[in-house]
Amino acid sequence: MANYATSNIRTVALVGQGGSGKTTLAEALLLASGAIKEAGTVERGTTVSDFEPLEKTWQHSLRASILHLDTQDTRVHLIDTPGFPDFIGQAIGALDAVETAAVVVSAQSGIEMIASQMMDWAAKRRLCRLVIVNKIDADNVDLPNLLASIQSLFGKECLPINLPAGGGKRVVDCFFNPDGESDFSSVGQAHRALVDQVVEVDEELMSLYLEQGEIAPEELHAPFEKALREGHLVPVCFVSAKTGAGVAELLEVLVKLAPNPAEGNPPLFYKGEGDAATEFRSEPDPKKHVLAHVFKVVMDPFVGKLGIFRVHQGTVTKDTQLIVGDGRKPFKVGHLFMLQGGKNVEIERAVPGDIAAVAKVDEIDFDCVLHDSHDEDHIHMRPLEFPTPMQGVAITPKKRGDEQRISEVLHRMIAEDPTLVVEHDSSTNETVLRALGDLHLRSVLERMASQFKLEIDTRPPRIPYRETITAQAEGFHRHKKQTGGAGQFGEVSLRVEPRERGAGFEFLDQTKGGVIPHQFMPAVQKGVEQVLGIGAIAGFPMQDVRVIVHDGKHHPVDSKEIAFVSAGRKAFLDAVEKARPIVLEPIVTVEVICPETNTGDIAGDLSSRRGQVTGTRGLQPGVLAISGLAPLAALEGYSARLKSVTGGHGSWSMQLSHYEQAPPQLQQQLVAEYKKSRKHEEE
Ligand SMILES: Nc1nc2c(ncn2[C@@H]2O[C@H](COP(=O)(O)OP(=O)(O)OP(=O)(O)O)[C@@H](O)[C@H]2O)c(=O)[nH]1
Ligand SMILES: [Mg+2]
Repeated sequence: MANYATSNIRTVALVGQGGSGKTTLAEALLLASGAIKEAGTVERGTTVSDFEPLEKTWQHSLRASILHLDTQDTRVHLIDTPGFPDFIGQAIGALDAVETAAVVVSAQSGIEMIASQMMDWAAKRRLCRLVIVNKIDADNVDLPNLLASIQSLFGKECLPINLPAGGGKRVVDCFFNPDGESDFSSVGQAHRALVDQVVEVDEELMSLYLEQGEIAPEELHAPFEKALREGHLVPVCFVSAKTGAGVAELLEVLVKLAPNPAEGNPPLFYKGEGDAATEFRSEPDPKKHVLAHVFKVVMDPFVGKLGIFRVHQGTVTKDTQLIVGDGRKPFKVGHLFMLQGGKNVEIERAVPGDIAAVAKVDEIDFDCVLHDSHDEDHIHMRPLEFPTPMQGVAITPKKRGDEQRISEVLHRMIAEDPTLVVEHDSSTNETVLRALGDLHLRSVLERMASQFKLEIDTRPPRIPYRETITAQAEGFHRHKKQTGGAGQFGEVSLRVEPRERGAGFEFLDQTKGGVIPHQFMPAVQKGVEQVLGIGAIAGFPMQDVRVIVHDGKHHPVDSKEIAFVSAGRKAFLDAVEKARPIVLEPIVTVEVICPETNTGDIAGDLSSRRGQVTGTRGLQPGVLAISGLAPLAALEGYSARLKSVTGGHGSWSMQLSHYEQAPPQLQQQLVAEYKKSRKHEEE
């Protein structure tokens, strides 16, 4: 396999809304470069990108696919990412591996949420951006209007580099050879707008331009790259991935105008630990120390764990000894691969700009840095921000004995997916799997079943309610048992008092004169704590209670630990019953990110769930973050509801805020359920 120098490499991530046509476009680009002989389709499940069984069934990309193509002495590393919000973690991860983010917008559906977010995230990472308007062949598309909204939402720096012509059957170039008629707007005007924008980043060129009125395209290359790098220019290209219109022209733009790794903004790395860490930027020099960032990890059923990385500095060969992040012991690369969807090709070396993979290195985890400078450890990249996984299910194995394997497999899945978490909730004694959405969860469970043969039962996670008291009350119990020879005796008088919310539990011994001997007081406390753990009225842990033991009795022979545990427990139950016990429910703060147009619906839905909106802030043009408060119990099924309200464009996160008294009806229901379950147990 031929090697390409860094200056002849381009790295591009195709990002944007699900269904905008990224996978189809990747296929068209591979075909145009000759990397494949025939274009597959998403419908038939024959694309290079969507090679996994579930991707074929669902006709959506679920993971970032790593592709490459060679054309005009240039190698383009292309990453096709999923656009569905459930799998957006894969697209965010891919942004760290490229110089150029190509945001694909469907001419049929217009600019949607993910496209806006991607424009924003790519700008935050200082990537060069490109907007690709796809599906120009489709019926009933209004391209002039779409271009206007692109410019009004993303800025005037979004300028067409080509324009549709012949009724969307082809495109005309507006930059290199601006000659021809376009379906709308004017090629000459588009050309001038581009040149005007580009020369603005170079004063000398600007005065030359003002003098001569024209500048040769070669002269424009360096300022063009600068304008891209500074976000001063965002080229807009038109294509139809389906008919191939504009695809060769897009390839030309990628080769001639997209930055090579030396022309982009190098990413930030950190060395050292914690606050003492210092930042530095990598240099795309093949002779320097190796710095490579693992932006994706896959558990391949055939080759095992595959660490996929982007080389930012230095050269990786088969013989390179690399250190993983914080580690000290190097590993030898051995086999080095380049990927084409599900296929691996062995390569000799990878230079800055290359995307390559190593297999079977256990220490490699998502987001680690591989390097070869032995005097430095703890090298990291800046942390990535991923959405919080919110959609949870409690899981139990269908077959007993599978617990251990399930936990191992989940552990491996978490290592490859930063948007998946497993929590063990000790208060409800449940293992809860959390993902970004229902489809995400289903994809994990289906993979567990098909790839690992693990069957799992799921149900909604329990709500972690609590109990507390609202009044002061006295409790008393005498424990007395006389069976045969030895007896049991212990007597406890105590008072319970409510404490401030969040203050916790307090146990005070105010007995006098040794009525309860010192050594038995821990037994009394143990009895009280037994009730605290399981609750008194509805089966939930009790909190914010003070217990004051002020009197009691003992017997010189029959007093035993077991007697005081029992007396303590029952005296406490006696007091709680009179202290107006209540159930507390968790209240969470929620943040919903959605199109501005959905604000009313979101607020209405939140109030129907006993919640309220507490504020809104604009994130990007047309996109809002709405914050609010709501009881956790009322948010069941919220992900699905949000999806339907926003047409799949909303996402949300939540955090525990505080506990509040549950409304009477809910309290009665919980108490009744508890009584019923106790009765079952007793029977
Ligand atoms: N008319 C028309 N349809 C297209 C074009 N490109 C893609 N499509 C269709 O749009 C649908 C979605 O295409 P995909 O390539 O799967 O879209 P995607 O962006 O990869 O979607 P995700 O993987 O879910 O993010 C498919 O039915 C394609 O056949 C195009 O240029 N014109
Ligand atoms: Mg796709």
